[in-house]
Amino acid sequence: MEKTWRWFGPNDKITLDMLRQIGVEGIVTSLHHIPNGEVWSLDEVMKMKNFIEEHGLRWSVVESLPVSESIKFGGPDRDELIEKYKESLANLGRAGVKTICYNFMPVLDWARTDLEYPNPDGTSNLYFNRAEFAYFDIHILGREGAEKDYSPEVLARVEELAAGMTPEARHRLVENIIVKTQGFVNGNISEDDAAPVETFRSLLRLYDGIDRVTLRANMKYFLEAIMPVCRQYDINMCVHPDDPPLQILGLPRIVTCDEDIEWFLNAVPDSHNGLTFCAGSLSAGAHNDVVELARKYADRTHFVHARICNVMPNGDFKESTHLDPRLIDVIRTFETRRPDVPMRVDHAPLMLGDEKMGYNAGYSFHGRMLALGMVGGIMATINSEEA
Ligand code: DNO
Repeated sequence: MEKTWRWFGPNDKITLDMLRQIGVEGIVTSLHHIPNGEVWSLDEVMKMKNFIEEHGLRWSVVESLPVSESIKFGGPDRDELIEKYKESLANLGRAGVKTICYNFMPVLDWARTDLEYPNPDGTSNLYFNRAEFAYFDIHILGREGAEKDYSPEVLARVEELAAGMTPEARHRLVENIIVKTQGFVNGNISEDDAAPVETFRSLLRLYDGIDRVTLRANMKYFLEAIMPVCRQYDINMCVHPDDPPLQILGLPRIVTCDEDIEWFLNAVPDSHNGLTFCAGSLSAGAHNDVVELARKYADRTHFVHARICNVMPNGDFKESTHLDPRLIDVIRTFETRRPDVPMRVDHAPLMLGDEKMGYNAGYSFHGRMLALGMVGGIMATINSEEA
């Protein structure tokens, strides 16, 4: 696989020169300064591309070209927004940037409750605590009928939490779930939003009455509309699985499991309609067997996210080591069957001073460097066995 790295643009504290020194071959980035829904002009695309190339690297993947909420819920301006999306795609195609990652998750991109969960060795990891998430849903958002979505065990944990909850801990949950994890991925809430919970509630209301069937129809509509441009420029679209791959906050989620993946690939049966195989997101659902899924969908995968989660019996999950045997198996599948596919690591621990650097959540330097070293070692071993 091609060793790539998610880099957040010229303001990223991690520079392209640093990345060359650690064996990165390709860059994964977005035009983060262009607001969601606006066209990426050829000029802006070329500026980024040239900047990356001047540093001896290449722009391998766009992550993400964000799909506006209105396209997802089917708002009155969706056709106009799809036309803009097509223009951006055409400009990327003209510039030769041809792998595009996006997601079709309503409102919330990825979800974690704890961004610095301490490990015994002094590092820390991202963590998803199901009861804390339910607490946020029931007691902070105050979503109507939210209790119905949780098991009695989770509700009992929520009550325990509620008894000891401090204003600081409530604030931290809001920050972790809807602010710090969202802004930097061009999500809906930015760090300077004065009333993030209010904003979030009004976003949730956009999906009143939208179920999985409608969301699927809207995804199909979007994909069918953009496929002609993808074919013209040979652009590979790759949807990121829902993270976590579960129904949350009363929102429909449609990229969560084998059946979902099969559905969207068959709904628009064109090789340009593909998958980002995020082993980490898929493994955060106990219903998914990532090793099997990798084997099944390797041919329709255009981008790989190498990381993996451990789900605990109570439904909490935590990122695991990049040397996890399941991840080794997934890497073996892609390295042997899809040697040219771009791959990046993420959600590695904070370590050796990373915690003081203010990196975007999940995107540490030392932690990711170590993870890339591990994954690179696994790839080299597989290749030497094959030879
Ligand atoms: C989080 C990421 C996601 C991903 C988007 C792709 O760390 O994996 O934010 O980039 O969902 O559209």
